[in-house]
Amino acid sequence: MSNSAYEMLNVPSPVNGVQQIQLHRPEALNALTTAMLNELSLALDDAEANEMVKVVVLTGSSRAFAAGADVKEMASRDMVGILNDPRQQSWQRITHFSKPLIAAINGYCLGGGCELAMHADILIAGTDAKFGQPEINLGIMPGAGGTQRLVRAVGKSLAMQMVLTGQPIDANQAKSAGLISEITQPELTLTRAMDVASLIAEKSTLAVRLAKEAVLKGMDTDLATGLRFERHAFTVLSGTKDRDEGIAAFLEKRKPTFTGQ
Ligand code: DAK
Repeated sequence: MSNSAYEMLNVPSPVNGVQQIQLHRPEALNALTTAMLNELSLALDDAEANEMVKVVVLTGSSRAFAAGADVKEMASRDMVGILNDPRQQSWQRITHFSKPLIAAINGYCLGGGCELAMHADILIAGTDAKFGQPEINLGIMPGAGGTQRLVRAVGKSLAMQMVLTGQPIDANQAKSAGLISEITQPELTLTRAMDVASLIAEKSTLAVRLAKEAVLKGMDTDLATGLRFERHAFTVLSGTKDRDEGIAAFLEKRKPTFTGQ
């Protein structure tokens, strides 16, 4: 059953702890409008609050994950409009989503679409995926982290090439550069992402949450600070029932039942 509260998203009921969110604006290749980003941030609020949801899989259509911010809408924003851009709050919401977010990508993944995909913790793409930051062709530049997250993902030279030429890369290049973790046949992208999500959904939610936080922390900080965070997080987990259950299950040669305690 899909949640009809959304006009530009398909949000079916979660299955086995996995919430799927599908961008659905086919007439514009899922170009991201302010309203659509707002819907996405509301859907993530719901997923954050819902204890049944352990992992979110974000996907688009077979033709496009998202072809960027909506250029027609952007055209109406002047400098002050951009300064007070309401989309900023939605991007913040996506950035601070605490549960694992997996992007299942087919087709065009451009501009703000590529930036959105890079907010995900794990990116899985079909062989038909195309990643790019074409903003330079419009006389602008990436504005939702494209210059910062891309360089961290693929290194300086390729990031510069993509940002300065606007030329996209294919799934193979994205995989070898480290932007995505896996390539699938296009028709299997979502299934594979759901399978990976299901694996994560079985784990201790506390351990998953802190592990995600530690990895992200490490990308933004020096090694000593990252290691200190890891140590603290590890110590916190040693006081949880899930840790006792995980170790007991291993010793008793059975599957653990984690309760998030
Ligand atoms: N915006 C609006 N409409 C779009 C769109 C987009 N980004 N991309 C595609 N469409 C629409 C097309 O206008 C067309 O609509 P109709 O003309 O039929 O009404 C429909 O989707 C189908 O597109 P095409 O006919 O062009 O399809 P093709 O297969 O021929 O080409 C394409 C596909 C993806 C190569 C092409 O559509 C394309 O080049 N699209 C634009 C890609 C692009 O330039 N993306 C970057 C946009 S700028 C910020 C946050 C984020 C951003 C900026 C600031 N702040 C928080 C400050 C992000 C900026 C961007 O993403």
